[in-house]
Amino acid sequence: MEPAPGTDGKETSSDSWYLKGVVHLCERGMTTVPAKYVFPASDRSDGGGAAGPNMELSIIDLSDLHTPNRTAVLRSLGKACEEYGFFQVINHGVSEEVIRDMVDVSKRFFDLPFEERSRYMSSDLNAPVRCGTSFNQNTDRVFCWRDFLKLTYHPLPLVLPHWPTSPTDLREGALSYGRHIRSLFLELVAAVLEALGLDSEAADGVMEELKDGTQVMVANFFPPCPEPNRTLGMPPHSDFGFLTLLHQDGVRGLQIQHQGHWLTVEPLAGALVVNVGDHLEIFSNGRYRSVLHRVLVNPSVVRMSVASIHSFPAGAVVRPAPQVINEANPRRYKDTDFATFLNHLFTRESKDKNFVKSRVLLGPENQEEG
Ligand SMILES: O=C(O)CCC(=O)C(=O)O
Repeated sequence: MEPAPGTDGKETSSDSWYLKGVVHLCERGMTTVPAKYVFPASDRSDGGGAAGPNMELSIIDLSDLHTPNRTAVLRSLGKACEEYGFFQVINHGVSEEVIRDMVDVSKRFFDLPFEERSRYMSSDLNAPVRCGTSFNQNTDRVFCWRDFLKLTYHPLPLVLPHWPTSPTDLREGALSYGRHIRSLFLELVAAVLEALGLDSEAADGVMEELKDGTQVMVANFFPPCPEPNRTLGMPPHSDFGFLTLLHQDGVRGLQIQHQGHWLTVEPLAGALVVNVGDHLEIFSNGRYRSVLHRVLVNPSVVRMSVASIHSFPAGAVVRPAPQVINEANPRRYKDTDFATFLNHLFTRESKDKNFVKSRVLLGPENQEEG
């Protein structure tokens, strides 16, 4: 039998234990954080738990998009995308029940015995369903305190047969969540394009592409951690897509970087968090920013979140929209696509926005990094 890591956190085993995930480790009764999970002091949270100043993200009431307030709402939305890269939405049309079912089936997936979950562990980043641990367990030198289940949602007829059949209601719950979130994403994108100033013809073309775009849903599971100050639930990263729609439960943990400080996003019951991804940063030629965010863990309760990452179709080229480029605002990013992104993800640690930075054009007129 494989030796288990000591419950005092001393390294007594090979890396294969860590590849089984934090749920598996916790089931063995860890009392300290194994060295594999200890982040350098400079990367850790200072206060532990979800300390750090709270921030009130802009709250966009989507019901106002259908009223004479639309212009004011678009202005707030554009400002939030420019300043923070994050905002929250309320009255978004995804019911409490749909969200609760998704969280519930995901939680029960993580409760399954390791042998059952491990059927979906894969190092193929293109796999339609993938569970695993840390951020990218193939390349991470330090592991983070998270297990995940990723479900590709589109094109549904091709991917659905691969989704787990256990728990028996997982497909039903995830399908319903995916469908509702997808239509919310399209409503949000229409607003974002309008806020960016695209005319209706240009916006319609982009919408057509995004209607057939990629969607990956990620259920994140962060078990209680015996020494939360020494590790992270997720290290600083930006999201690769156009927009991410996130449900975080009531447990604090999400932090975003703003003007050099880490700010905690206070959970707001019923709201969904929305953030700008790298593809939207490129598409907007840097006007909207994908922002570094991370997740802290805590010693006492499980935290769960479900992210849905949306973008263009897998074969599409992402580039700054012609309508946002002009003499005063010259093109700042190279063309990019999923193959380039996946190659990046496979080959290096995804931190500090190094993917989007690798797409910045450094012409004589444009020496600043994005
Ligand atoms: O758990 C959270 O609040 C954020 C999760 C996240 O950043 C991600 O899934 O990329």
